[in-house]
Amino acid sequence: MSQYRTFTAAEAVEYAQRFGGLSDASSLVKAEEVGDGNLNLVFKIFDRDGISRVVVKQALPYVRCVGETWPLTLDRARLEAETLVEHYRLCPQHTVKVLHYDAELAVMVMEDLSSHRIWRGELAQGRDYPQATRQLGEYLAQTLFHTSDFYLHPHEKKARVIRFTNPEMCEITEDLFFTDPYENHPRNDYPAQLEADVAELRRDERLRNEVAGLKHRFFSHAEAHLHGDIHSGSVFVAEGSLKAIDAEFGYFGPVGFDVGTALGNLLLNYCALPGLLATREAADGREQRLQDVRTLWLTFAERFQALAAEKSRDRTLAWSGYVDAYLKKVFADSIGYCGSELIRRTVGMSHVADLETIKDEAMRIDCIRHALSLGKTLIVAAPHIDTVDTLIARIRQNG
Ligand code: SR1
Ligand code: MG
Repeated sequence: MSQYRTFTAAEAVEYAQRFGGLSDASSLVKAEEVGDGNLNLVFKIFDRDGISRVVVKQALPYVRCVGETWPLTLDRARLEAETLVEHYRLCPQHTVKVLHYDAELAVMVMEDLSSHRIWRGELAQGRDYPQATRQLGEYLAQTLFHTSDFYLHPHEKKARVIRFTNPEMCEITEDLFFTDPYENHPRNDYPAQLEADVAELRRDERLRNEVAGLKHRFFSHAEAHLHGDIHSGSVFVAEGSLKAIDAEFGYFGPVGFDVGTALGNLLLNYCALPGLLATREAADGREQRLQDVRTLWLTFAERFQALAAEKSRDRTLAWSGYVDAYLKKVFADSIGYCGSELIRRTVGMSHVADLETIKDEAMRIDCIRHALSLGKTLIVAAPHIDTVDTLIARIRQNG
């Protein structure tokens, strides 16, 4: 029989005392539930001096932001913990450290990152972390290369594909990214003023076919062990430091999905800035986001290429010129997935604070409309954009 029960704050403290790995565990006295994501409980555990020392995260058997009417697998806690453990092994400097996890209780204890802040909030306030995009590119290159067929023995790779098969979480992405926004679905949520834009989106055959291709590859291309939800709310930053968290959507999928989700969140911020900051600051922030797009892609591609040259284990994939050709496909995929992130965050169920917190209604609608139109442009243009400079030029052209 399962031991699962939803933790109270007192149980979270007790659990952290036992499994937080602290030498002064009895000094942990208080828990505060701080979860503001869509899915889980998150407790910060404080010591007697009021200092947060570790974090206890527990999956609920349903989608938190919807309630018990949307049940959801508890196995996501195992998938998250094991994805983070694996990514930490490959890139410890940019992954949160898991101190302990228990699949039955669907719980894990993690290092406290109170010295860091969620990147999305910082981007929305115009605070720049000059190293963040380079660090995110490094994280993506290290985790994706070392879990791909370039590096893993084929038997090991296939065993991992099985271990990290994540059907229920993937289904959320399959529906929310690639289906709902293109249909009339009750989960969709967009301002009435965008009705005509959304109708046009749904009539666009070329767009729909590209989206079908993106979904098809998301279903079937088990290229590497993805984070699976690497938006700017899944990333903590501090001066000179960046840490990925929240990997419950981890599975073996197309590399471009992780890269594209990360790019998409830079561009959601790009679209939102005119509604968030004064004119001059917004213009500077947008220019910075475009440079971030360039840095993220170039860091990822250069690091992946260097790792492939140095460490490819498969003799055929190591043949001269192949990694370049592969990265071209990843680039096109990344632009397509980036576009689908823009559309699902504007038309679909799950929105982003960058756009939602714009106070002036007319401005908010303009910024959302811009994100939607940029998403469309990128999905359709993706197969024809072959350099990051062309990508940036297309983004500028779109407004
Ligand atoms: C029902 S879950 C909605 C969204 O929240 C997560 O962070 C993922 O981005 C998912 O698509
Ligand atoms: Mg999340």
